[in-house]
Amino acid sequence: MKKHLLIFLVILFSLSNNLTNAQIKYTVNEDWKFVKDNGITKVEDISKSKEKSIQVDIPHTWNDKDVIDEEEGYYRGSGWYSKTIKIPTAYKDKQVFLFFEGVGMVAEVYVNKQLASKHIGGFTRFVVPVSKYVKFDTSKEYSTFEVIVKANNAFDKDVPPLHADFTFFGGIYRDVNLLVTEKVHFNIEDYASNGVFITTPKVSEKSGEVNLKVKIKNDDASTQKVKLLAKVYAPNQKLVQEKIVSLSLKPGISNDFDLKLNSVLNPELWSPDTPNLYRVVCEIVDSKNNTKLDETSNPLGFRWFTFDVDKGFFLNGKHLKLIGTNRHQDFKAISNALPDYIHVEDILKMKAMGSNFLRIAHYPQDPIILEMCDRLGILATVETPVIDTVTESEAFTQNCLSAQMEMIRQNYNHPSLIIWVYMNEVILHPKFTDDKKRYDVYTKYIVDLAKKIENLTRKEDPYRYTMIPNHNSLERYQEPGLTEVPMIVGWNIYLGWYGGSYDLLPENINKIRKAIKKPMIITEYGAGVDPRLHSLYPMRFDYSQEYGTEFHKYYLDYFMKNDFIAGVNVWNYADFNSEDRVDAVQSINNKGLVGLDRSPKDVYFFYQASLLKKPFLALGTKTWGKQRTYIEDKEGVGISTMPVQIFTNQSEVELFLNGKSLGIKKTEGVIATFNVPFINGINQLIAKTKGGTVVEDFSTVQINVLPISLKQFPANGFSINVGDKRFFYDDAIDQAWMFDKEYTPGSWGHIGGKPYVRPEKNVQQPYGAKQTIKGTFNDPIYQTQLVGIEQYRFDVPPGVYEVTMHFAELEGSKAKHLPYDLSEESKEVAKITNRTFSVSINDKKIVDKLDLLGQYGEYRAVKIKGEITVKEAEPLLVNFKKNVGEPVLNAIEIYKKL
Ligand code: GCB
Ligand code: CA
Repeated sequence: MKKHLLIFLVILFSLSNNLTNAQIKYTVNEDWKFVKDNGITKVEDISKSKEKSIQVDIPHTWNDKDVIDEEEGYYRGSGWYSKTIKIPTAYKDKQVFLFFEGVGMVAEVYVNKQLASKHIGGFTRFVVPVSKYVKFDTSKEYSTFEVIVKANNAFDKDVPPLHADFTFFGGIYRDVNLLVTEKVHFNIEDYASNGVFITTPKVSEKSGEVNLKVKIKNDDASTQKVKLLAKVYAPNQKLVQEKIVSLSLKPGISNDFDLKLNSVLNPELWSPDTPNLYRVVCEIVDSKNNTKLDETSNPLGFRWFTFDVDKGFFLNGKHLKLIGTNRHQDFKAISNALPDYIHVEDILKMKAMGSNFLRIAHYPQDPIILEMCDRLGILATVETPVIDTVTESEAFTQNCLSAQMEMIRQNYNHPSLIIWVYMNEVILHPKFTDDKKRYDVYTKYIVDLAKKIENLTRKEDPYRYTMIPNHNSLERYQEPGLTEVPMIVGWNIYLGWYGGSYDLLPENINKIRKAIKKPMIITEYGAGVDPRLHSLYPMRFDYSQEYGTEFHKYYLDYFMKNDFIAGVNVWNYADFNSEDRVDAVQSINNKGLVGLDRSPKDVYFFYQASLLKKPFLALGTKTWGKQRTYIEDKEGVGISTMPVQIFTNQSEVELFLNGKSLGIKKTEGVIATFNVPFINGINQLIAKTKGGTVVEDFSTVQINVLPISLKQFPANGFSINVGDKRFFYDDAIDQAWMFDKEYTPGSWGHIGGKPYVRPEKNVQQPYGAKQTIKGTFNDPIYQTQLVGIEQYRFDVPPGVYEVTMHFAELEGSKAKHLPYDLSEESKEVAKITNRTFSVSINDKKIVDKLDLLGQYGEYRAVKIKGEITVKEAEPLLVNFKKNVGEPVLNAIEIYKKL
């Protein structure tokens, strides 16, 4: 009987459902007027701005140009957006809201010039009720209202993050929606959640409990009687549970109810391999006339999980090694103002890499990210941006807590989400280090703050874990008691990058393990890779593709062997903007497995080969095929033999060069290395797995084989990266630079000089200056040089030559500590060297008493071009003559004119 009644009701409701629009939500992104102006203090003055306003579409950031220019720093201040929004006058009986998905970093929203809301924090959503500020014109079908948003990304000591290794973009960089509900609606004003909170306290293969907390706001003047329907749809869209309750809603407040549904029997479990998603639909129906007042859908996944100190992570009772990356939210040229498509693609590419884990760092991101994780089966952590350092103030505490609260309420229902995170390396830049007492007060504030965030989180969500990621300085976090607070301790480890060598990893991790008896996740590890750089002698801090592979291979091997490491996150999925960074690419942190434009680096292929279960193969040369230069093996052979790495999860590979087999090789780990005798010009490579399903990959390598003897001078001349052992490929103009060599008779090379070494205490950095070089984007060429060079010699045939010498003064006033140097020992020291020198070629003076510092300043790319006629039986000999200090040379190009 009951069942029949239910069916009857369902039919009745679904009939009436067609008649109403429960909730209207659409974007209002286009045609905002925008002006960047720090001078405007009052919203009324916006029309008087002296700055020129422009028309923009959301997503928008005002820093997109700042990140590609050569200037240091970026605009941090106010930006004003305004727009007139037109709505049907009939909305006067409804509730109208603006729904912001994210504004960097603080937003004031004015409706018809009245302050309607202020939101602090650049990474969480917020809802602004606007009805009461709108003047509905009942004589017309439509009414309008004006919205002005003041966004501000200026430094504010009370707004986290205070400091971090990424650019704090300003602007309305995520969607803005108009949201219209009936007077009775799910309480979206509850920290911009959707008012429904699902928990599954008990799940097994046999049954899954489903509990709901539902918050309904009644904005009517009187008590309202409604029915609340909760329906659960299985992954095949069949209705598997339903509950209807009658409720009485008090006016003016949020009415909160707990609803326990009947358990779902034999649930299809959610896991990375089977991301079975159920759907919970909640509806509010007016008891008087059965019209639907509101409806909301939420994801539901049945899974259970635990972390064990020794054995790691278990999902649905089975051991699972969590492996994946971190992610920032920016992209090449558009900064953080991303269309949805890029978010979607990113998660797809993570899945295609074999990831089952993602640390959404260092802040909550676009809603799509967790939606995609649910759908594709990627377990996730998400965090609030309390990074590096704190302000000891009540306001700072409150802003940390409210961000945490918003994050939790807004993302509560994602089955993919398993850990709430807060504070990243919060004692990286501690204050008061020279006053122990004061330092203790400071760290106590941090620990107390952590406890507050922790308590709030556990109270809000008793079914997930909590975590704090620290940098690799155990004592600093253990001593004040910070490691005691969260359920899981995360460690960011960069041994083999910022300092030390990667093989110190086991010792280091074991030390942590002994000291902290909690589940462990390696929340970050990574090495910078600039795909323009390659090396036959990979080493720490050289940014080469080859070192990146070596580094990740070591780390991943070790992680795979040790169950107590529950999970690992590569830093980072993609390269990202960090304005203060001095790396191979200015203002870019290039530890990504893919670039800022998402083109894969070798390390991405390495992870695919390591993690994917289906047969996989990729040729490493793909990213280095467009143009390279190398010297011939032996005089006159015209062949350059170079190693080529193939990434595969199959045991044997065959490689073909221009149609001819180079033999079969066994893979070591997931890499097979062939020495390939490249010929001058175009080389076609095809790699194939042997046995089973054959997978293959191909690439084309365009190589300019330089002759040892220069009797025949190459048409495209020489481009030599002096003082360096790396190949550099300038992808902007398709120019390949070869590394330097010492002169040998009949050939070419430098005479005298030593590679520049960064003046540092304790450690030696292998590669050049850690400074941004002005006037170029080819920083690696200029960051290295030969100091004390005497001559550069080419034994060329007679003719007319053009010689371009590249210089930069690398010893200057800046003793810039890397913004993110995580090693304790490497502090760069400033040293100003006065030097002047003259350059002549053969007997012709090219430049007299060149004073790089005096004429051009420090860290400035300088190119000096000269011409020389070389006579019969005479070399082309560039002579460096010191005047004061040592002569230097950073790169040299030579070209034959005649
Ligand atoms: C870290 C930070 C991260 C940096 C990274 C790096 O430990 O948590 O924000 O970007 O190191 O690359 O230095
Ligand atoms: Ca150089």
